[in-house]
Amino acid sequence: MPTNAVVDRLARELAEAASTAIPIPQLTSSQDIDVDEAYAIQRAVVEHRYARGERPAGVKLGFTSAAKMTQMGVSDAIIGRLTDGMQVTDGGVLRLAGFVHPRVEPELAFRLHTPVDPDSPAAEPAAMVDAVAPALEVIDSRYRDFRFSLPDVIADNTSAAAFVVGPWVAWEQCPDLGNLGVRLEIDGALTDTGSTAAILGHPARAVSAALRLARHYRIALPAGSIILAGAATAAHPLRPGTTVDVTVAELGRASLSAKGDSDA
Ligand code: OOG
Ligand code: MG
Repeated sequence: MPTNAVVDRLARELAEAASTAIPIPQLTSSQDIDVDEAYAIQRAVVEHRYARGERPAGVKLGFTSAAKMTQMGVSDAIIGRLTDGMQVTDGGVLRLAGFVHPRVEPELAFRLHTPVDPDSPAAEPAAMVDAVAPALEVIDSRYRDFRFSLPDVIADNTSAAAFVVGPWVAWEQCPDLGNLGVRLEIDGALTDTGSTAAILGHPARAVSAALRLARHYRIALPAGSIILAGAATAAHPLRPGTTVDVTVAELGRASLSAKGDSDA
């Protein structure tokens, strides 16, 4: 069981790797860390962002699809924290300074219109969401070779690095989200396709899962919080100088352009 001092040191190492772009060895290569301890490290990692003035923006789920679980060799859904500093405007530029080996994946975003208090009893998830949008998530493991165990990736804030949310569609106007086609294009070339059904069988389940995990790990979700539901396909390398688009059938599209350190 790592002491508080060890939790702080491991969190600092992860936070540093996220700004120097120098990956670190897996924490579990030298420590015994269980899932609860990993969430304590995650909380401390995100405190580094808050200390720089970033604000909580919501949460993200990981490993909600068979494709991702297989790609990463894990078997459990996980939750991470999003901040406003990670959000890129739709169609905007993401600077890759500080990123180690970023990957991009198509997702759905939900927006909560009711705050979720970790102490209050669970409400009906559908009643808590007021809008849905196509989204892209950029993940970037702070571990060498993008390899980790489950506690490692939880401690690393589930590889959260950046995200884009496309135009919100009001919940009442939403199509059934159960099986919508998802297209990921990089520089206009179709790179991957999938279905929203890949997200826990139906992405609405991601809302329940996020609320359950947020309660369990005591993550407060104020009204307006974003929930990224998890990837609909595997993640793809995000190279500087490229533009990525996601299209979710009947819902819309979202995009970002990645720039390297030296790109204008
Ligand atoms: C962890 C993050 C996974 C998703 O949508 O499944 C994730 C990782 O693969 O590095 O964001
Ligand atoms: Mg993701």
